[in-house]
Amino acid sequence: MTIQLHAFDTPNGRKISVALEEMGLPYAVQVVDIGRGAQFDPAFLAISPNNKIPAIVDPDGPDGGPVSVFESGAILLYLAEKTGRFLPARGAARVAVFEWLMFQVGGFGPAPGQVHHFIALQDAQQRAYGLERFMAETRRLYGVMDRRLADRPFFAGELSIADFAIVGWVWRHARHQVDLADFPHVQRWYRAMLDRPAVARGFAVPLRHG
Ligand SMILES: N[C@@H](CCC(=O)N[C@@H](CS)C(=O)NCC(=O)O)C(=O)O
Repeated sequence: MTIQLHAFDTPNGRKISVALEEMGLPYAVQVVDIGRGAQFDPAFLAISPNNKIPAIVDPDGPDGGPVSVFESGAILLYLAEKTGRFLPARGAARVAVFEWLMFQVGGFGPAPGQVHHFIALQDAQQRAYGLERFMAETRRLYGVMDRRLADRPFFAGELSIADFAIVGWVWRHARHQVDLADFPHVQRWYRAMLDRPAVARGFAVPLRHG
């Protein structure tokens, strides 16, 4: 049955549309317009109590009935376990997926997200402080990713949900003013990701109204 994806056109939303496309799962988008406060609708809060996209509702949950999942990392793990794909069942390769997935949700998301916030401020002083702090951290994280990808094609060796998590944010590198030419291994990986038809579909699916 069809999974409902509650999302908007942002990095965290795109992670899940990319993953659903790669997994070949049927899904329907419910746009949650966070610019208009739709994340505070009681019906949405019932499935996403932290008032953030993304969330999913799977009518075929693991206990036989419907299940809802919020937090993008939890959603990616849920979908990987449901399909048995993009998360090795055991061993060091599984540990590596956990590491790079948590790296994204804990760091490479919050830091560039702050750049997106401060870059839009009118007050020059506030903007300068925020950008100095979070751009430096964002660039540091790109450096970590570049070193990781220097000798492997994907973050955990094989393509995994960690790549889907990270690609959602690299997709917005221009907005946080990072030139991928400065991080050649990330650039090569990003191009390889975008060359995948399912990833391209995940970025193309409409996640906003009209
Ligand atoms: N830790 C969350 C972060 C999700 C998140 O920050 N979502 C943003 C859009 S990218 C949102 O819905 N913001 C609306 C709000 O905070 O009111 C996740 O990984 O799912």
